[in-house]
Amino acid sequence: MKTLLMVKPDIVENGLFGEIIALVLRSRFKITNLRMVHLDVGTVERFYEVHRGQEFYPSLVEYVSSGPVVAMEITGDNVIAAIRTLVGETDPGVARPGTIRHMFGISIQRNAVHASDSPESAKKELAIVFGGS
Ligand code: FUP
Repeated sequence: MKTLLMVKPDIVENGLFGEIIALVLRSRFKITNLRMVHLDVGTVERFYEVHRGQEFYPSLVEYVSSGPVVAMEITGDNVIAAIRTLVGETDPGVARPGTIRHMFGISIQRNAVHASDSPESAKKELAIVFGGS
């Protein structure tokens, strides 16, 4: 089983993305692909397609396309749920201590990382980010 963990642009810009990669490397999972890439607006719109129409969608797309992201393909048993647990709640203000969003998030939008939430979204998101590489 595979998932996508994507570090958002502000954490790439400030250099803290290495600490997030290190957390994954300390887990039982393997990073099986890794890429730093500046996704264009159209690509990010497709990535967040399920949220199209939501009030936050335009600013989310603008933010995630504002600079390079660091994307990891992570592989292992039960990896989707386990990485979501490591990532924590969407809102860093309620994410539990020890989670990535508790440590690195600053708001619901600027919540440090994206992690796939199902096998279907992992497949779609991995194809969007790594498909052309
Ligand atoms: P998650 O699966 O935890 O990343 O959270 P969601 O699918 O609910 O949200 C997707 C993205 O939209 C997250 F990066 C946060 C962002 N978002 C907002 O910016 N504002 C909101 O009110 C809700 C979500």
